[in-house]
Amino acid sequence: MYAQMVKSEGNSGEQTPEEEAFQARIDAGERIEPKDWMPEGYRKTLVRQIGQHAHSEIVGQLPEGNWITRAPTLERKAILLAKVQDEAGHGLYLYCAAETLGISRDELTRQLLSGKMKYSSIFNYPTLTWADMGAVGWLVDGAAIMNQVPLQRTSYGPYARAMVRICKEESFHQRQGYDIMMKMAQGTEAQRRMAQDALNRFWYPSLMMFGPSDKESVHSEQSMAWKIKINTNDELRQKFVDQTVPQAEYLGLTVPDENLKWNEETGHYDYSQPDWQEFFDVLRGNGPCNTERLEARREAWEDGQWVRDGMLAHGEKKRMAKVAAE
Ligand code: FAQ
Repeated sequence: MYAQMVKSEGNSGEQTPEEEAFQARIDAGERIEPKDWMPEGYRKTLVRQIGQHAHSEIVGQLPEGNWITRAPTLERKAILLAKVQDEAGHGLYLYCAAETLGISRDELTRQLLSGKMKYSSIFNYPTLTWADMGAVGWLVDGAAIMNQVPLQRTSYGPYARAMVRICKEESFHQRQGYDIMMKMAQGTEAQRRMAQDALNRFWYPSLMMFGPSDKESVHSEQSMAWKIKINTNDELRQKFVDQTVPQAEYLGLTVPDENLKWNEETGHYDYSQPDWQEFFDVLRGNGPCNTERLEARREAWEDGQWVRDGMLAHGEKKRMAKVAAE
């Protein structure tokens, strides 16, 4: 159905026979693999999306990492530690998937640290109390799953396969977050207030995770034609609201939206849009924690230089020893 729409980046004319054949493969539901021919725009879009996704997983360790030393029990600490480690693993699968498109991890990191590549807006918000660990797991991982489950069917093989494993782990993350919220919501009055406060602060930033409204989305149309994206930003946001509101009700918490209302006609909740000005400000680097997050990543990258140098030197030594033995 999209055959006429798709053009390579920078090519305003008709599709070439190669592009037509490529689109026919996508339309037939075939998977594209690293060695297959692909339009340059398809490759670039994937590098952008997978790279940003990888960076999000890595930067996303920081807000929760902040609470590992202050978890209220040994069990909670072990669970949080495992979750944060899982996020590192997700970042690594995704960097590997991006590398199959001909970009190195060093280059992706360079682009993150220079501000050329983005990471999810949500990780520029602070985690102020233990209840935020509940809200991040429940809402942020919940939104991540809503977005990532369809990506298991994305057209690029290495990305789709990485998503299968990531989604399994994300569901555990979401459950552990909801479990924290449940304990807090059923706890003392002070704990219940903390849970409500965390929901108040994370609700709208979680809605922003799905990206700008469909009208403002730059890439959706082409990305959907290429099946890099399966749903629009607004479709996924609505699904998230529909799924999450009853969960908040079950917790006895109130979603901070006066306009939130079940709509019998549409079969969905009506809800208020987030403050899109705030979203674009955060994307421009002006969120509460942008500077801190990038600084932490820069420091980690520089501190790890000796490990990378050591690995390369060791590899070279082994190679030389092999050459000498031959
Ligand atoms: N934050 O045209 P669209 C996680 C940018 S994983 C920052 O609609 P697109 C796990 C967008 O890049 C969370 N930037 O873009 C976890 C574009 O700018 P550009 C990450 C955003 O790509 C949990 C511009 O706005 N998940 O949380 C955002 O078609 C807990 C125009 O937007 C993924 O990356 C945003 N929220 O749709 C880890 C999933 N939204 O690049 C630790 C894969 C939009 O032209 C703890 N990605 N922008 O300069 C996607 O599905 C898509 O990339 C969207 C955006 C839906 C995020």
